[in-house]
Amino acid sequence: MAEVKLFGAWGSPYCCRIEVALKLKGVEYEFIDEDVHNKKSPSLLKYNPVHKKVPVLVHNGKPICESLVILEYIDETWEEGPSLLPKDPYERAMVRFWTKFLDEKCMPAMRKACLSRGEEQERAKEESTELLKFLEGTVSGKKFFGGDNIGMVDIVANFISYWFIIGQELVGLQVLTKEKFPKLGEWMDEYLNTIIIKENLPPKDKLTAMFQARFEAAATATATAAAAGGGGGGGGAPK
Ligand SMILES: N[C@@H](CCC(=O)N[C@@H](CS)C(=O)NCC(=O)O)C(=O)O
Repeated sequence: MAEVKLFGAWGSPYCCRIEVALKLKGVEYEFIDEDVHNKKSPSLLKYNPVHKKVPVLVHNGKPICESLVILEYIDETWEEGPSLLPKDPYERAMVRFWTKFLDEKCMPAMRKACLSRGEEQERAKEESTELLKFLEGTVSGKKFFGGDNIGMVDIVANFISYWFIIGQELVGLQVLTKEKFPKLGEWMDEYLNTIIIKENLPPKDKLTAMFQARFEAAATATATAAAAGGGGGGGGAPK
């Protein structure tokens, strides 16, 4: 029997992606909850010496790092479950395009929209809005980004449907609303109401408290930078 361990962190959207994929495939695994912001375990540092981040999937003693890489590994290793990526090479390329877009473009902009202040925040809000328009177009006419079933793009877009919504509510933003993005709104409802997804979301109150602490730290960093004459601008947004 395969031994599958997931080094993760309870509130991380990256780790949640892996849990969802393993559950969709029906793979049993052990979850090791890392305190990545205070003390990383020697095992995590051993398995991911390059990035020193979670998630890390350890399959029969062999580590796989980086959530997008792990998702493809899961899809190829446990072929019997529902497919996370399509078989067609062009369709696969499109999945990789959108997941890269989500991680490299959307995630940083949306994070900055929540954590920065002033002009920097205004720019991040505008950028997020422009990026979300692309996603609105892509999901239009479909139940999920993957078609009728949840696929890798849906799983990777998880942070938009839950983490960002909680974040923007806390900060008082109106970037992603059902009025501005009706198709994304429908997708979020479908996605979040799917049993496996719903059961794997971190508790809202716990996540809200974690975000609150981060936002306060970001605000303090901005105020300190401004007082020191550094201009602030919210650039000190912590991870
Ligand atoms: N590109 C990575 C990002 C993972 C990531 O940022 N993980 C965070 C937790 S949400 C982490 O481990 N942070 C610890 C650190 O930055 O030192 C992935 O897709 O797996």
